[in-house]
Amino acid sequence: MEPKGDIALIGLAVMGQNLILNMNDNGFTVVAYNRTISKVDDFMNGEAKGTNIIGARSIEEMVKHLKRPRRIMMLVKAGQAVDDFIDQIIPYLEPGDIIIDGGNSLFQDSIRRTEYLNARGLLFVGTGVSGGEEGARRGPSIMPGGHPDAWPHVKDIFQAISAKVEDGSPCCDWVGNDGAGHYVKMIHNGIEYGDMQLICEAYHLMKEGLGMSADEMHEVFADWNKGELDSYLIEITRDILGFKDIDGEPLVEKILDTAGQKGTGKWTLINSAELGIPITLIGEAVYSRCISAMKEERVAASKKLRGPKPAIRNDRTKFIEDIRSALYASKIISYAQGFMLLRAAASDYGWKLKYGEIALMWRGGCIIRSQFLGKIKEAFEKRKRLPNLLLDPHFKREIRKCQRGWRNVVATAAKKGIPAPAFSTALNFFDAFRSERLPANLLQAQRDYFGAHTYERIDHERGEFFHTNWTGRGGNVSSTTYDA
Ligand code: 2AM
Repeated sequence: MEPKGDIALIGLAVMGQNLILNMNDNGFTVVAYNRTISKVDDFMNGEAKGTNIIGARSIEEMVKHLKRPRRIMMLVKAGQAVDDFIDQIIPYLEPGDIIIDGGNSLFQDSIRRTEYLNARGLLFVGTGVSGGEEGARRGPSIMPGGHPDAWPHVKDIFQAISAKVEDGSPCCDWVGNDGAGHYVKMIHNGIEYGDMQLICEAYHLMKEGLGMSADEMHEVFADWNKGELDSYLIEITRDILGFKDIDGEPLVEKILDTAGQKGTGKWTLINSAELGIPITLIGEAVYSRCISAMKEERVAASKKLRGPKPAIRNDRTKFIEDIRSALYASKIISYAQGFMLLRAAASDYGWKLKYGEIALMWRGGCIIRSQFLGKIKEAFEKRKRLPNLLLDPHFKREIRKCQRGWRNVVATAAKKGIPAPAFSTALNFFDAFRSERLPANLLQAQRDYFGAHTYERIDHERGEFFHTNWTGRGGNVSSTTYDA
């Protein structure tokens, strides 16, 4: 009997099941398998009943159902489970077969797995999948990387099941070698942290500063969602603010203010520190969640540490517009920082990343999907070698328009004692980035003073290093050739 299966999917949790149903809708024959076999039976007797989906009760059976080259996708818990499955599957495979990891894996693991499978004649794909349950079912954003020879064999399935933008382009393209797909997914999640924090700061200023009700803020977000900020996260914020608990009160105000995190924001931050790229906004977003989690300490401190009264007496309509400007400008900064990190990673890990394509992959299907990403795609399309998003004429203009309002919000928040770390760090980054001269000359002097770390001079060529004996005590010894 000829095998019928186009692809196998291991891992029948919510994401896995939805992805299988999505593939089935698109005409692919999927073989479903799970470690706990009862879940295969439940799925086959439930959602999969009456479809072309084939249930497999062992890895051997799963492999037998597959056409060659075999394509096996895992959506299991990141970490050891992925390595365990890889080792269990390998004995049943032949050269050229493809193993795909669609879980939330660390990109370093995907680099390692690409090599591991390559050494065995097999092709690995590590792919980010974003969009949650609904996305997996209706069309997620898919960010595949790994062994490039695998791409022609997975392209049709992935692009068929992915989200599409208005002109029909799929939110899925080959990202790059080995860990590139999971890396781009990690940056997506970091940016998602930033976007969420920015929205929370806007909400906080409106609520604490302007004393607005959830219904009033619901209207503001509904309005914002019609302009440049039109995005999934603004849209759900609008809906959340309009949502009433059973007693008719806004549910959001009853939710405990301690944020959780699963770790992808933290990974982005750690990686940025390693590559030396200041993604300060994502940093503030990660740390803001940490501060929020210190609830008991905050409650105790709130009774002891005094600050100004938060009421903002400015013209309300005008200040709301200023908050919109602050949110929009900060968002531009955050994405500029994210793309700076992508560029550094491309150079460090040897990936040929296509920034416009990455923006397009995020344009639909995923959590950060927005109109805005369409503009980023255009910016990188117009100038492939655009050194920084902030230098694109469109974004330069947008920041110029927002600047006055943005500065007013940051200054007012500081005066009124309302924390706005992401708005503030974005503005600080902007001001530092556009500074020809920063005070690091003094810093270099300090380093040379206490540690003979040397410095370069503005009146000499770059690469010439000087050391000064600042105190007249100590030696003239430094690690370099020039003494001044
Ligand atoms: P299970 O149903 O047998 O628990 C999400 O948790 C998915 O990952 C589930 O399909 C789950 O299988 C699978 N999973 C989690 N840990 C696993 C492990 N150590 N080995 C194999 N599958 C695992």
